[in-house]
Amino acid sequence: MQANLPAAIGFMAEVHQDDARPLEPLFAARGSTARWHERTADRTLHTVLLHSGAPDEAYAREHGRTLLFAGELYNRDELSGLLPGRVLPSSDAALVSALFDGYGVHAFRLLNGRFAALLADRERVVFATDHAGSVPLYACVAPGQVLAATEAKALRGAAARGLPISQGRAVRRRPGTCQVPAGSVLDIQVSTGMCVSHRTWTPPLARRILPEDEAADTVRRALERAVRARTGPHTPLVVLSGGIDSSAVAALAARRSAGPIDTVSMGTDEADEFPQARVVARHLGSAHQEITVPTADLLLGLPHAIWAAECPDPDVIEYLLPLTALYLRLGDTGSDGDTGGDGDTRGNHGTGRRILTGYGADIPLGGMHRESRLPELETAVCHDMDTFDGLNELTPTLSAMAGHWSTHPYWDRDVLDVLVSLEAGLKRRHGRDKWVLRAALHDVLPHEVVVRPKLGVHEGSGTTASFSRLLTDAGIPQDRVRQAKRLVVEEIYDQVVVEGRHPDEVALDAVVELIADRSAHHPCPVPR
Ligand code: AMP
Ligand code: PCX
Ligand code: MG
Repeated sequence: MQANLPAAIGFMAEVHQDDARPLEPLFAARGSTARWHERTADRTLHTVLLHSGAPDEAYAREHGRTLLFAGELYNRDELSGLLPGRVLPSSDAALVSALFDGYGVHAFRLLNGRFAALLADRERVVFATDHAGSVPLYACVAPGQVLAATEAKALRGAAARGLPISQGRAVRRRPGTCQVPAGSVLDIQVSTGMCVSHRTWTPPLARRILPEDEAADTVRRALERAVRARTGPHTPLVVLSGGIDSSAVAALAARRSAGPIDTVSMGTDEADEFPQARVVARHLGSAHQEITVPTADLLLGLPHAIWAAECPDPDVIEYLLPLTALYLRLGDTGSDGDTGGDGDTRGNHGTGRRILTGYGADIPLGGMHRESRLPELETAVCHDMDTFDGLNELTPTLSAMAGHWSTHPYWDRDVLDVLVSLEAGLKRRHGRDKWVLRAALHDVLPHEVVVRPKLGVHEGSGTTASFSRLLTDAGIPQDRVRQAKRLVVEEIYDQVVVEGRHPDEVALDAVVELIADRSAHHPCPVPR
């Protein structure tokens, strides 16, 4: 296994009570592929695993039960303390399987991680997502057959057979497929397709009142632990904008690293935050790289971003597009590559990096809203915490498409619990957004970084502006651009996710022309 990547980054599994032919799934994530079939008296299990060199570590087979686990855990030590003899099992899959012995489906309430899991146990199949649903998991369920995969497009061939399950999240134009909600366990009886669901996490609703120092200290300790759990012994690569969120992650990673960490910033020919990121890189002594993506190439990456994120929301795609472009252009940036490989040609052994981001800090802290009034700030936090599920902003597939593994310390379960639950006056204070985070990191970053106002990646890279220009250049009036972006993203989504087309085969100019044409023939904006 490549030591800095999880054992598996994705899977597809089919459980059948008859002799159905297994699907040939398509994934955007890149990894080595392992396939196997298991037949028991009750059912057949077909599995396709996307792994990083040691497939045996991505599943556990015990007592006639098979557990598939894509991703990783961040509270292994705590969890192993719950096991008899307190021995740490050899893999996260084995650890979860051992916990399942003791706690059943409630084992998933104990996990702080970034994962999707499937457990096949005789007449029963269990699906589980982490608290944030950060590794998406899709399912098709019908009496006698249950399928699941970490990408919706992998289930394309089975969608027609699926029936809606009440607790599943609907997937655009895929009535037979559902997405397993964030922080959920779905427990399915294979013969009937009946489903019992359990929530394993929900965003905190109450707010904590703390003195300034204590609040900053609590945030600092939680974030330090989350960064530590995500780096282990490896030199991390931090995608750095020079804003407070990613600079904080880089600073905490640098403090615990024996040598210099790696940092990388992306910009376009239109805009960048290179000077801001350089200040941080110099301060931390990181091995820093700048990658400039021509705007035209950035926009040509739209189909790839949508293919990987499987999200039809145009705002989210604007955030994810520059990051996707960056991940796809990362060369062998570092020092921490591991060699390995099992002969499979699709793997990326040796160059896959463990990437830390500052993504998501603005959601629990209300950073996007530039809102100084506390009721409105709190309303924005509540709204964002109620609506993140299904957007796939945190999906590892964006970087896995390029053979890397990304992870987001602000959406660590414990960090998120702390950040969401702080009272709004600690988030906006002394005239600053994300005050508590800035206070928590003031001693490890230059003052100018600590007080730098937020600039979103879509703004700092010029992505929003260049996407708008692509549409106005095609004749779409300014007041129709927002709606046209939605239609462009939905059209591409339909091609690459619903129809299963490869993103290289999507003609962006033809899509833009189609939407411009449609827009010209609609007297008023098309309703959402
Ligand atoms: P944002 O919150 O908009 O700054 O973006 C989310 C995360 O994406 C940041 O915390 C960084 O980890 C990463 N990011 C944003 N902008 C850049 C950039 N220009 N280059 C590299 N990474 C970036
Ligand atoms: N971000 C934000 C998250 C974007 C908002 N998402 C949501 N409300 N579900 C962050 O990093 O926290 C930017 C670019 O800013 C992405
Ligand atoms: Mg930023």
